[in-house]
Amino acid sequence: MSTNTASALSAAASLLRQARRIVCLTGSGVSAESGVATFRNVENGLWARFDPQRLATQEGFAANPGLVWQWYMHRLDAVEQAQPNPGHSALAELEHRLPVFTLVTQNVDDLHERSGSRHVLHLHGRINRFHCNVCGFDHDLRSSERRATAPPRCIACGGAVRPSVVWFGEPLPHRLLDKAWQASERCDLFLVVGTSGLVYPAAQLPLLAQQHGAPIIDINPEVTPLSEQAEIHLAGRSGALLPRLLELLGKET
Ligand code: BJW
Ligand code: ZN
Repeated sequence: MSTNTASALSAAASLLRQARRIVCLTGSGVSAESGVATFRNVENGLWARFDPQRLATQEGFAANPGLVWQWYMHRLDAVEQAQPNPGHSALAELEHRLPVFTLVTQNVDDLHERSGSRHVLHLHGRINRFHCNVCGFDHDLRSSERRATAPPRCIACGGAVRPSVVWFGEPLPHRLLDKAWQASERCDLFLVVGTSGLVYPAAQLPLLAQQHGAPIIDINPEVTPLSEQAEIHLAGRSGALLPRLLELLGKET
């Protein structure tokens, strides 16, 4: 594992230049510089302030649907007010410049799309989509329904409507996970950005790529289990390091 020296950045640019099929896995750290909270930061992460068992599980929703609903709508408001940062823009630019670039995100926000990424695999769903927790019917909501203190009722079956995110213990969207899995098996470089690498099966993807021979580049100010596995760990903020990487890529091709 090498860290954030000029030579590590240049080695990362060189790996990117040689690669033909790249997969990038992002986590909440990539949106941190847009003001969106991460989950596990010990001071201001969501799980430092809120109990995931009460807010991000079926059991929590059954016990207190109103609390869960209001918590997610509050977070949705924050996401809608946030703007993409230079890290998102650099990833969108990489998708345009590199031959095959698969962007897999654990993030439920839409900041990748808003900065121009076209194909984003949202493994943990999207906070601005809604479906019935009972029959699965998709719902578009009016703003009055979003502001209500309890979840809206399904027009098909009367069940509770919920945000289309993936809670603990729930399966990831099967088709998207399959795509991400296959791309990871076939890629020749795996870029990890802004994730603690603690949540599975997402955290398995870089390891799968590595088992198939692809090096891992990790961008994170902290050392994570994935940084320890990575060929290159660039220790710093993605909003600063990704644009530098992009610049080096342009210069040396
Ligand atoms: C910066 C930065 C900057 C800061 N620049 N970086 C195998 C082993 C053990 C457990 C399991 C296992 N397989 C499954 C499990 C159980 C569980 C799991 O993984 N638990 C572990 C936590 C122990 N997984 C599941 O339950 C999953 N489902 C499943 O496996 O289903 C199986 C099944 C099959 C068939 C039928 C039924 C079931 C589902 C997981 C769903 C995760 N959901 C959440 C919430 C989404 C909704 C919401 O938003 O509320 O997803 S939890 C939360 O964690 C969220 C995130 O996407 C996910 C990952 O977090 P992330 O993004 O990495 O954030 P942080 O905060 O952890 O890290 C941020 C990082 O950024 C840090 O490292 C910072 O340093 C860094 N950073 N600033 C760059 N500027
Ligand atoms: Zn329904």
